Amino acid sequence: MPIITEARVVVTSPGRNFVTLKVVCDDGTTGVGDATLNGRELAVASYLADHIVPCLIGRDAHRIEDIWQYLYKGAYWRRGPVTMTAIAAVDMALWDIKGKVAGLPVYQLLGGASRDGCMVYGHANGATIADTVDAALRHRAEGYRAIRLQCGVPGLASTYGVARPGEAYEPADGTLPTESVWSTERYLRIVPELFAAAREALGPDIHLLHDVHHRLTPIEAARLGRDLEPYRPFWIEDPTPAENQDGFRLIRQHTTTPIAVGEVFNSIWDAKALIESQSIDYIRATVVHAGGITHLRRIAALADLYQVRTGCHGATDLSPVAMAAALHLGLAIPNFGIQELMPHLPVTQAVFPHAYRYADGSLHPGDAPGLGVDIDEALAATHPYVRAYLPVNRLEDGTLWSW
Ligand code: KDG
Ligand code: MG
Repeated sequence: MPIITEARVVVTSPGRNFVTLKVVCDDGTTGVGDATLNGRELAVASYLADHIVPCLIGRDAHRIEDIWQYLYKGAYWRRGPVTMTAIAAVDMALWDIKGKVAGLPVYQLLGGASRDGCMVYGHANGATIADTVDAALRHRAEGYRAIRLQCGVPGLASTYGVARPGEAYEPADGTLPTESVWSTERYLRIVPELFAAAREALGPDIHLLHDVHHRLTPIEAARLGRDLEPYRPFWIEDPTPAENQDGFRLIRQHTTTPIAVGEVFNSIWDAKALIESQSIDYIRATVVHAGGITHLRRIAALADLYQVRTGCHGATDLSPVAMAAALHLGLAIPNFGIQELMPHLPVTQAVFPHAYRYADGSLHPGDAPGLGVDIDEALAATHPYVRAYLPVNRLEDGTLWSW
């Protein structure tokens, strides 16, 4: 059995910040886990280095479930994004080690492939409807079968999900939080027009998605869902903040547009009521923020009982380590739905060499033993941490709103 002798926390910023845990065993086997919590990175780095790493030394790396329970129950303070991201990093690293020792890719340890690959959705965005539709056509030409559409809102200087001209979209854009202005009324007018134009240009076979990013009230979200029905969206995501879970029942009463939620969830307890009440169609919790492969597998198993499928978060703040772990799980589980793909910058990919590959609208985790991803620590050291925050959002009268 591989005994853990060392665990290092690597903080690096190749294009954006990432926190990575590298676990080392007495037989030389190593495993990596993503511990990146966008805008609050150093809290997780400290949680790991100061509180978790000392508890790992000397443990049998094969006892993944026991170590998970030890870190979860043993902390006394349960759940929360910092705790669950830290536990997730350990969990991913241990699955990586188990796969390497077994000589098998992690998806084989999870039951083997249930499909040929994981369908992904790409991001098409632009300042105008025409620009966004052009971006969607480019994605289709690259083989994407599912495309998320976000466009600028006339009268608002900037909009969630829309890149500045000539730049890749990256939400953590300031050394202090930048501020954007929001108008629900303007937004609700433009999105159905965007979907009408996109469906017209792309035809019936492409899946079209949209992220509301927590900005509507339940009844406003119900209106949007109903307005989009003629264009058959694959989903609308985070239509309303999920603290008020009964709000999703209200949306459900009014529209058949599928609902995705959960990128900010960190526990099965955040998702349980929404899944059991059949208020949602896709669960977006991720390996990195929801306790690793061990815990996300549990969430997916609960969701499967209610025909809820996975749609894991995959923005650029989830490192290639998290992407690899998500793909191994996604390939294996029966109720995989779709995987978000926001490609990392080349400088990020160089720091995290990985075996997963894109082809024909899908990602496959590859067949390297373990997760098939690593961190080049020497290269990582050349990209020091840069403080970066997510933006905040205000209504036109200055009221602070959900971003
Ligand atoms: O860190 C926050 C981002 O990951 C988030 O804003 C991206 O909503 C997002 C998405 O769906 O990718
Ligand atoms: Mg989102």
